[in-house]
Parts: sequence; C-alpha cells; structure tokens
Amino acid sequence: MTEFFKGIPHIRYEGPDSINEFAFRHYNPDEVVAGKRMAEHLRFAVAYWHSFAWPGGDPFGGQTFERPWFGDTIALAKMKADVAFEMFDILQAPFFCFHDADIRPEGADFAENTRNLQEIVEYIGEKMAGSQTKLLWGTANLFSNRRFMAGAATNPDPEVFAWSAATVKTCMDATAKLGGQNYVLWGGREGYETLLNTDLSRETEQMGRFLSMVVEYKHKIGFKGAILIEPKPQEPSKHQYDYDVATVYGFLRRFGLENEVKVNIEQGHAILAGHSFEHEIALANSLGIFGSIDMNRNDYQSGWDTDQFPDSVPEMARAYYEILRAGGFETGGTNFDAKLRRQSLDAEDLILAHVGAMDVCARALKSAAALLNDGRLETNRAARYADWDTPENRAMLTSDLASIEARVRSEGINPQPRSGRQERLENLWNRFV
Ligand code: XUL
Ligand code: CO
Repeated sequence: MTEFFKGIPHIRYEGPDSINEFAFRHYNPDEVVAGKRMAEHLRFAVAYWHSFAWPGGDPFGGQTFERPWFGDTIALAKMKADVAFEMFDILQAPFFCFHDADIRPEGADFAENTRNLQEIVEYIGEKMAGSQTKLLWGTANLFSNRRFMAGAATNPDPEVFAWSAATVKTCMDATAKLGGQNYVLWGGREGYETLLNTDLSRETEQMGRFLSMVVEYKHKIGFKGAILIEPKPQEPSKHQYDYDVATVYGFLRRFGLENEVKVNIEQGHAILAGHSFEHEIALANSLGIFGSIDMNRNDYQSGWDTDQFPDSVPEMARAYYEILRAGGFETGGTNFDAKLRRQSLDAEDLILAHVGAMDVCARALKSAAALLNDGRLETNRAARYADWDTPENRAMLTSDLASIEARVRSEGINPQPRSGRQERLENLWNRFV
C-alpha cells in the first residue's frame, strides 16, 4: 500500500438512501438492467492522464497538485502505477485507459522512450494480474512534446511523421500486450493554425496513409480490439481535421477505412463542434461506426474543453438512450476523460469525483433503459414513418423524378402537415428522468 489513499474505504453500493459519501447510491455493478449487469453496460474506465499525470495547470498558472510520484524516473512511474491500481481497487473500476506519456518517464530519445515504456508495461502487466481492472484502450500522446507542435502524421517534417509512426507502433504493441480492448487515435495537433502556411491536401493524404498503416499493423499483429478515432473540432489546433463524427466518416470513406475504424465520442468535443452528445452517438450508430465514449462535460459558458466530471442525469440519459438503441457497447465503454478542478487537491476529491460520476451515469442508464422498456417513444417514432412501409411509397426510393411527378398527378397527392408532438414526447421523457 502507498500512503496516498490511506484511510479511504472501498466504495460499495449502499442504495439511494445512504448518507455515506464513500458509497454508491445508484451504481450497483451486479444489478441487472435491460438484461445485463450494470457493470457490463457501463464499462467504466479511469483516465490515467487526468487522474495521475495532470499537474493542475491552467493558462494563467502552473501546477497546483503535489503528488509524490511527479517526476521523470522509472521508480516514480512505478509509484504512480501503484497509486493508480489502488484507486482502481477502491472504486472497483472495471477498466483504465492510458497514453504512453502518462505511464512512462520521458526519455532522451526514441530508444529510451521505448525502453521506459516496455519496463512500465511489464510492471503494469504484473499489477493487472492481481487486479480486476482491465485495459479499455491505449493511445500515443502525439501532441504534448514540442516536436509535435506542427502535427504528428500531418507534420511538414517527415522525421516527425517517422517518429510518430514508430511511437504508435510501440503503443499498439503495449496495448496488445496488456489485453487492451481498443486502440485510440486523437489528433489534437492534426490540423492547422493558419492556412497561410498549410498544404491541406498533403496533410490529409499523410493522415490517411498513417491511419491505413495503423490498420495494417493491427492485422499484422493480430490485435483483436477496435481502432477508434476521437473527433474534436479544435483545441489545441485552430482547426482539427477530425472535426466531428460526420467529418471522420467522410475521411474514412475517402481512404476505404469505414469498415476498419470506429469513433470514440467525447461529450465535450461534441459540444465544441456545435452538436449535442446524443446527436454524435446517434449519427455514429446510423453510420455503423459507434465505438466508445469519453465521458466528461464542458462548461457551457466557457467555450473550451473543461473536461469536468458529468453531473447531469438528464443529459447522460439522452446519451445512454442512444447507446442502448445502438445495442450497447461492444469493445467500447465509458471512459472518464475528466479532471478535477485545480483547487480540488485532496486524495478524497479524486475518489469522490469518480463516485459521483459513476452514480450519475448509473441513474441515467436506468432511466434510459426504463424509457426504452416503456416503448412509447419508439412506437411513436415508428408510427411517424409508417407510411413509408407501403410498397408504393417504398418504390419511390428506387424510382425517378419524372415517374414520381406522374404519380403525384395521377393520384392527386396533396400532403397534409402532421404534428411532430415534440412537447408530448418531452413530457413522456421527463416522467422517466
Ligand atoms: C483531449 C482528449 C484526449 C483523448 C486521448 O481533448 O480528449 O485526452 O481522449 O488522447
Ligand atoms: Co478524450
């Protein structure tokens, strides 16, 4: 045991009436909801970077957190892993996620980075052997170091492309070794600051080839997990190429990868792109590329990615409703890509942030499942489109404009507007959340 979480009890389900802060009120892993254990529906993951690597800085000030494992040595990286696995155990977290740079010390060159990564992956592998926590996904940090300031795969300098490709190979190896269920690519610097110095055609071609190489390598090593792209419209780049789900789908089609790559949708990124979270999930589902979610919220006034823990059951219920309609997660899960506020210094804050977030998601899941089970929303939706199910109407979709014109004339078609019943449906929705 390390000292960090000393005195903090294991978190157990105690039910909605419990006044114990260190207990779940709604997340009951073994409770069956819509035919599956809650733990299997939600597939919660802790994000290594925010919880254990982030120092608490903001644009106006540096580190606020003082963690005994901060520093670039193997011994400290091992202490960080010890603390991380203690937290996973306290929370009964089913999964975690990491970037290479979160878990290993930064080396002087590529060879040292790889050695460090391998040593820590070995150590984490041993810890996982004695833990219930599995790896949801691994990824490479191709955005923090200054070498990536003009992008990774999209960099004008081919040496950065080479470094990035080599790094992703080592991170895919690490993810496969730890039994990861997905591999994620988030291209925070894959975009531009100004078009005045950017060759957009070259950069997107480079990015397409890079992604194809990732898919080829996945098959080469027999990695069974999903490759996921995480869309975000901007921040840190002024414009990012993986803007949103629709843009990513277009990109995948352009490079013939739409059956190979799915999306990891983050709530805050959806908001930054001017969408709701549920829109992005529903669209990904309809395109057959829904993979996983990063669960955090943005502050709606700030206009940037504040990565806060979720606190709104109604918002989350919309998201889980779409996830349930999509048939639930396969390899994906609910990754808390969320960080504490920089004044939340205590070890308790880290635990309670996750406890609250897990409870919010559990309540939302239960509401969404009850709504789906009630069935009225779906009956109404189906009824709204029912006229499309007649043979004559369906035939229009394989017809042509002239034939349809003839039909409108001969049948005297004269459509009458019908209510969309939005408020009635909102009233129904609100009875469940
Ligand atoms: C950044 C972000 C990343 C990705 C993984 O906004 O969400 O942490 O989830 O690189
Ligand atoms: Co994210």
